[in-house]
Amino acid sequence: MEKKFKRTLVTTALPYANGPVHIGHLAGVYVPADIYTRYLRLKGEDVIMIGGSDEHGVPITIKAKAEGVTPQDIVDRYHNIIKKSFEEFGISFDIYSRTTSAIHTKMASDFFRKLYDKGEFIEKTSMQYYDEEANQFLADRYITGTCPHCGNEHAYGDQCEACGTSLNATDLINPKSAITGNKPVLRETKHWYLPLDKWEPFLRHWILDEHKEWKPNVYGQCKSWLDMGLQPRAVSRDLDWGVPVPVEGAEGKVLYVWFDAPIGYISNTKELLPDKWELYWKDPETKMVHFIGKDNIVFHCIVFPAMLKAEGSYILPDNVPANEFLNLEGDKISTSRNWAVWLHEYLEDFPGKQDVLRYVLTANAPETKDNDFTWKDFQARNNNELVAILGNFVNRALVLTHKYFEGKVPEAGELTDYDRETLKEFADVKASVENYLDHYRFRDALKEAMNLARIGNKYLADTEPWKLAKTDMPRVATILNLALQITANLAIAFEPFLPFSAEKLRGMLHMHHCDWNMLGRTDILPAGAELGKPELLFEKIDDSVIEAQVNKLLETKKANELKNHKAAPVRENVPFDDFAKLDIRVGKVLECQKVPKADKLLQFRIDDGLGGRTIVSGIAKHYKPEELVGKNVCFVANLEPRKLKGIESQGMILSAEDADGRLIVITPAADEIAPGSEVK
Ligand code: B3M
Ligand code: ZN
Repeated sequence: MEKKFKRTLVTTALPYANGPVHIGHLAGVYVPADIYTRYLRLKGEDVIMIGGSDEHGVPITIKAKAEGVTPQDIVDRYHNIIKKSFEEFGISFDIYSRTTSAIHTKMASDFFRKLYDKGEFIEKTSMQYYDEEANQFLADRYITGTCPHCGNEHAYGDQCEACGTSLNATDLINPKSAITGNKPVLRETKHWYLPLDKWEPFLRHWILDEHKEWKPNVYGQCKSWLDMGLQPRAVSRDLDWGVPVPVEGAEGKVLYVWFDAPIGYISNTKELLPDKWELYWKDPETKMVHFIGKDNIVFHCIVFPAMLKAEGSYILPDNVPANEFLNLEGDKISTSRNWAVWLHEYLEDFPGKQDVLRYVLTANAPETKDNDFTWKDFQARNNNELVAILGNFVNRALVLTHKYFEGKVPEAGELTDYDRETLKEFADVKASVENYLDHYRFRDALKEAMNLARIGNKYLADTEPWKLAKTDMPRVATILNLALQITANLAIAFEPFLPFSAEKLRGMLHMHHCDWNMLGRTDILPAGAELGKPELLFEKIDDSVIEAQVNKLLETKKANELKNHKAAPVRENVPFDDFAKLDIRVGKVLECQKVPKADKLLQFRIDDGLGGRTIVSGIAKHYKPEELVGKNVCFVANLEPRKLKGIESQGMILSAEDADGRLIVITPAADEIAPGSEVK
């Protein structure tokens, strides 16, 4: 017997605010969570859906450093982009907030403090790398060095991306600080650990015995973690970005991002419902469901439950329907390789077609295994399913009604055996869609909903009302009444999956009320009711449109290959005389500043030994202005002057570009060299 709950709390993984969101995010977490929530809302249940940006963690500080801005700048930028994308795709959060909010900082801090006061942490000191020039401990990602396994010289302190081995920072040969390039030293540091081993017996029983119904991929991953044995896990870090550890003597330490992020679910609920949030978090009659991707399973099934259990007053999740990964055209989606379909770009290329993507990502959701998104499949599902089945049926029912009954719902007469058979088929749809949705099987649920449209299409094709119109209008009335009732059912059944199209359809049917419990009924549209003008719900997508998307990806692939094989091909030879035309000189940077409203440009004042000159150079992403003042640089002195952002640039500063597109200014090897010296 499944447990009955009074209310549901749906949480969705908090995406890191260090980049925009792509189709993998939608398919893995947000579309299924949104379908589930909309379905429960439509049933009139008490449900809230919580989301927000995860704004702490090392990757955000690294990105900030690389761009020469603050971590807050980074998260402000991406939080807004992400939030907008979700809104545009109809992801119907009750709240989408962020972990830099004041409510969250306090909630996370209090949570830590309560566990600390209860003696739920153990304190341990360990040796960690420290950068003496930057005066800070180095997170694993801030240390690079040579991988002891494969010799890759650019391995990180937590992983070598060349051979995939996960590493400890102390394993690296020739470790280097990513901040100053110096060799870091080992220093003692104290941290707080959550003793997961203490909770292991509880977790074993709770998951392995009591939650056998969890998806096999989730259950299996939990089992293998538990079988390996759990270790205490550090919940603090030496970092200056995050929620400060609320303990005396913990200056310079913050909560580990994976400690504070899941508490974000609680904070965001409190922000939404300041007086009622505890009902959703502490009443055993609340069903909590975490929607996440598979890389987050351990945190949501083991670490966070251990935290909640240690705190003592919270409920635990009833289910964690984690998805596997969505690949793109056969390759793993990757932000750093720009191998993704970004949501904001999709909307530029396919305005108004949010539902098409929602449909394809659900029909092809990575529920039980990794799946592949291809543009060909996207086109096929749009053209052969949305247009040919759903859109076509709805359109026919409406157009025929306008043609024969002036757009009013005709009255049904006596039903034939065939009508009854059709009704029987479609009566089962409600129960089976529900059953699938209740068990987080969204692909199957969508297939069933689509079946409803298939039934409708077949009914019209078999009964051929357009042929009967000359001889038997009462029969045509019955057929179209039934077809329209199926259409109204579609407007309800598709609301969780394709909310924009369902709304448009309800508009055409003048359906003001939409309630899941009406599903399966054949009297939704009263006879005589006036219908709106039929509009197309979906349109065909041409080959050329798909080719353009495929080409865009091919371009990315080419660019990545070039990067991997590093150096750009050598250009055609030039005669010596051509080379000699260039006048390259040494100059000393006197002043350097950002060019307003140009995020790539720096403006230099150079001592060129000839009275000084101004040069504008596109290296603002790679250097802070103050880093360059006093440096000797090489510049082309006889380049025709050109205006950049209204500033006349009198020459060009030379830099080298590495495989990652990083620009490094060329400086003479000796410091003592007179400005104006010729480079030959
Ligand atoms: N930000 C990881 C991720 O985006 C992390 C999820 C937090 S959920 C509390 O995959
Ligand atoms: Zn390696």
